Amino acid sequence: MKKTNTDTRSTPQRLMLFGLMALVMFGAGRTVRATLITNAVIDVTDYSSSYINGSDQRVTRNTLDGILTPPAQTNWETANAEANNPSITYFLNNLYTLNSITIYNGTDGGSSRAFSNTLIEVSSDWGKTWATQSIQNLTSTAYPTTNPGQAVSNTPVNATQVRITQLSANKINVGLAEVQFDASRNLTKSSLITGVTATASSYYGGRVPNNCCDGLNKFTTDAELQWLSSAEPLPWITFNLGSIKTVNHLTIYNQNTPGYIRDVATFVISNSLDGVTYTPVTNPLDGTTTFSIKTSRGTDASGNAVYLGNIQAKYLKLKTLTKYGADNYTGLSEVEFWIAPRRGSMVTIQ
Ligand SMILES: [Ca+2]
Ligand SMILES: [Ca+2]
Repeated sequence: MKKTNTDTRSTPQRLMLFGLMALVMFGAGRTVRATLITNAVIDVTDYSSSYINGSDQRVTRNTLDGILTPPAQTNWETANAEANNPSITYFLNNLYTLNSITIYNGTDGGSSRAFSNTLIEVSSDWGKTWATQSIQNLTSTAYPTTNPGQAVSNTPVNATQVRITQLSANKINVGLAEVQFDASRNLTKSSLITGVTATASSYYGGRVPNNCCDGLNKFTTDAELQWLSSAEPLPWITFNLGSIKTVNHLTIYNQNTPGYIRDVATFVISNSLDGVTYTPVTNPLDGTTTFSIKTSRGTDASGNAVYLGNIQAKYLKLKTLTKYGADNYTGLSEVEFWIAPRRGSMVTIQ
């Protein structure tokens, strides 16, 4: 039988190709540089202890908008009612080695509205335990035209979350302009599950269950783009992930319609492989079967990170136990499902 050789390239061409492949595999591909974690890969949970909720909302996400200078509307700033130890928490969505954390102090008028004595804590276990990374006294400048960043951590540390707390008492309307995280390694890589569908115990008009798992409009305040129960204060919703997945965590964007408080407060979540047998998931952070999320407020609909551990599921059923607000309607804006990280599989190259 005649042997057929379909590779018509000359030997020099093959050597050149081999060299190119070697360069990609062992040259450029090995050049690991620090990468700045940006808004695109940080999923910020609404962990700011408070914020100014006026015509201009000085919300958590403003510290990730890339604007380091005034106006104050591009800052996060705490509300008048909160005077003691306000904090802001970042959920990084993966486990990173952070080389440094840089804070750009608040730009709303100088030291009275900027952070001073500041505690930086990190968690590397999705929020179960926290460790002090550093305590620093930050400086501030009134209405800076350029805002110098202040490195508050230069010791590499593994982190899934970072919490920044102003330690001084009796200090209202304090805030930060921006926070940046520099990471050399992405130790784990979570990925988003798409194509999720949902059914629920009830829904109101066009505010159907699929609205909260279609991957769209997670920050919306339009009621018609969210899921809402119908005359049922404690509804359930079941999500179909399409196939069995190992789920690491959820990001839940609570019901968010100005003028109405209709958010989920606490819930049980059960997993199922077949849609028939459901088992309540144990909360990895406290050992109970109850999970809780924060109410959304105005246009600040930042997501709530809900860490599940690594559970197997094709279906996940969320049953509301308690709700915010007093009426008989409850719902969610959006739920994101994240596949379990693959430890040690990623090196981020910029
Ligand atoms: Ca900003
Ligand atoms: Ca949606």
